[in-house]
Amino acid sequence: MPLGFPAEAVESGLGFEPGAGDIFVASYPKSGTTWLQYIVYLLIRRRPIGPDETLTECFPHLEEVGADAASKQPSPRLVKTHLGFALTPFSPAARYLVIARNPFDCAVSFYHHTRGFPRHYDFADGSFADFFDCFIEGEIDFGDYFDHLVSWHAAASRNNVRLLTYEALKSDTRATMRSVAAFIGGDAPASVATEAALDAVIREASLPAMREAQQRWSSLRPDWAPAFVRKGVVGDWRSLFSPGQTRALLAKFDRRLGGSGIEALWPDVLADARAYAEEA
Ligand code: PPS
Repeated sequence: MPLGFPAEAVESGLGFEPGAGDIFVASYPKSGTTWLQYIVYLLIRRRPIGPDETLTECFPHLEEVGADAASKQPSPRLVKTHLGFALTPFSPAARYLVIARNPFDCAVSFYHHTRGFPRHYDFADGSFADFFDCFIEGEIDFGDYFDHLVSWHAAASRNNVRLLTYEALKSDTRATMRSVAAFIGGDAPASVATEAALDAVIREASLPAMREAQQRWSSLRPDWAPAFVRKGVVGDWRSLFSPGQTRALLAKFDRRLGGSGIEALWPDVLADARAYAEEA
């Protein structure tokens, strides 16, 4: 857990009792959680978050704020978690949207995040090489990327769990948003019933719009750190990965996920990574 998360909040969060109507956004860190949360928020609450509000007030992070804060929301209650499936409070009556991101971009985004939150991590001067060693060993917040993904991928065979990818949300935002709205149900499909309504949600949750007033998404970061909504692209991993690191992560990917069907989530990224790994 990040150092800034109170132990009592983590403990009480684990005991949260989900119920009918509750909507969870679950993810491994740096997978596009905030983007998907804001989309869900717009579909359900039908108003943007103002510059003086924060997403965490309107869509609490369970293990950061604890069960009480999550319980007190208006219905439907919106809950963020980075817990794996086994630890996430589960009810067949709640809905769980899971967003997964390819491990290469996830690692790079997590590296920038870890450097830029000195309140949570003692890593302001850390190198990518050091972070990569921790990432591949699973010795970072919320543990091993692959354990997390495997747990939610298996859970997604349930009717009330839907797994989508950051890459699909980027490449086909319209269709992915429509399927998110249909999965959530309630008032959400009506929020995107016309092309104009869908356009308005896409615009409000777009990269340029979310780059504005970033205090809505996270606590303050030092001036030298990259902003919370940083590059927001697929393929930034190439800026930091060496061919050797690429080979090591591909080997772990194949060892942990080979034959699971998960590789079909990211054919382009994996093909690119395999080509890059062979360059040296
Ligand atoms: S956290 O701290 O775990 O909740 O972070 P999370 O929100 O999961 O992931 C942050 C990354 O998502 C990118 N992001 C976006 N991408 C595209 N469009 C929009 N609107 C958007 N909003 C956030 C953000 O830039 C982080 O990725 P990187 O690669 O670091 O840019």
